[in-house]
Amino acid sequence: MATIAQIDTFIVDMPTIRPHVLAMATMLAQSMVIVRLIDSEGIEGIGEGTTIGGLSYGEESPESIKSAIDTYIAPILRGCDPVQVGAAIAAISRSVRGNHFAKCAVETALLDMAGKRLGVPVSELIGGGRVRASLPVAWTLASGDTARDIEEGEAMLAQRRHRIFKLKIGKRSVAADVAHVGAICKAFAGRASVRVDVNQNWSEPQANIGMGLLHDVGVDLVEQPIARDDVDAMARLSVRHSVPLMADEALNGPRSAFRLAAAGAARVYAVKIAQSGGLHAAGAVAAIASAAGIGLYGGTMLEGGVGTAASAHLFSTFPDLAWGTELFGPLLLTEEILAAPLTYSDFELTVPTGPGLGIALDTDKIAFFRRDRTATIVHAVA
Ligand code: MUC
Ligand code: MG
Repeated sequence: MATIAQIDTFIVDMPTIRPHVLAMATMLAQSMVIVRLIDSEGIEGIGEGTTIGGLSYGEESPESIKSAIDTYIAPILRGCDPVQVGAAIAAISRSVRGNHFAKCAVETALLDMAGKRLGVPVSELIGGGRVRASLPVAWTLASGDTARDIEEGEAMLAQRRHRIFKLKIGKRSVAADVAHVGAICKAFAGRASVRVDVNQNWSEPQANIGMGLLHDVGVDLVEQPIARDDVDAMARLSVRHSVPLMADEALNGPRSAFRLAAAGAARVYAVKIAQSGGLHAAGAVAAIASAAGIGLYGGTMLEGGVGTAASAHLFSTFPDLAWGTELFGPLLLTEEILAAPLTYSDFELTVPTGPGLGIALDTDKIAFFRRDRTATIVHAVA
């Protein structure tokens, strides 16, 4: 039996290219938890567990993800055969409840290893296999300033990088948010799809007013307007408004996906690999959505290149992906942590084709940006 010979986890802190203003936090940097496994044959597997704004988005933080892996998951992994990814994940799930981001990072690394061992991309190991080579990618306009957002959106259209824009709202009054979103809808009318994400920050009465007004100014989708556990209110809003409500924080794996579908609580699901508890669980979320006639959108936790590639592999297996994806995480960071960056062109992200995730870490960048670095890295200047 093969074994896991080495398990490394480290946090990489990377500045964002501009402040990213969300209802619950303003991000000036992103903290990515990277897992690196090496098996007894020397095959390496890489995974990522990343959240947004410390503990302001959900229950897991970068520090808790690393600690859950180091303290509780690593000892279980040491007794597993890495060839049997499903059995390893089942063993972890028997002893570790919740901690979806940590589990996703580990499952991603195991799948990367499995793909490298078999010589196939992860997208051919999961679901029914890859059905698309590239994925439409949204960009989030969240500078906090309307004019700057419009300028940024114009640049994205001119570069043919994005023609779907997600606006982060919920921090200001409903009226101020609608004025901001309305100005952006007007600027991009007929040229881009404009959607909003409230990140749970409205009450049901605010959402009723807000969704009506946002529909009138031309918004295509309203993401998680109210608290994630208020399923009944999400269902009422979905019935009342013609602009579709998309579930995000309310989804944390197949059981929640089934509950929301049964309640008619959302017309679109933002599928996220970390929030679901891994690629297989996220695939099950998507299958439930499709069976219930719910549209699919490939979500992100603003992961760097590793988590973004893993998400892309899974989303490339979805036969219907009517709302596209938002796999732009690496583009929000000042530096690339991959040896070769992911390819964004013609409004789409190319799904890597190499074995496993089809990516490699830039070891110099990792050494420089990892939180526990101990030495100053000296770079030669040409
Ligand atoms: C979220 O809530 O969807 C995705 C894009 C972005 O800017 O923030 C996220 C998280
Ligand atoms: Mg969201």
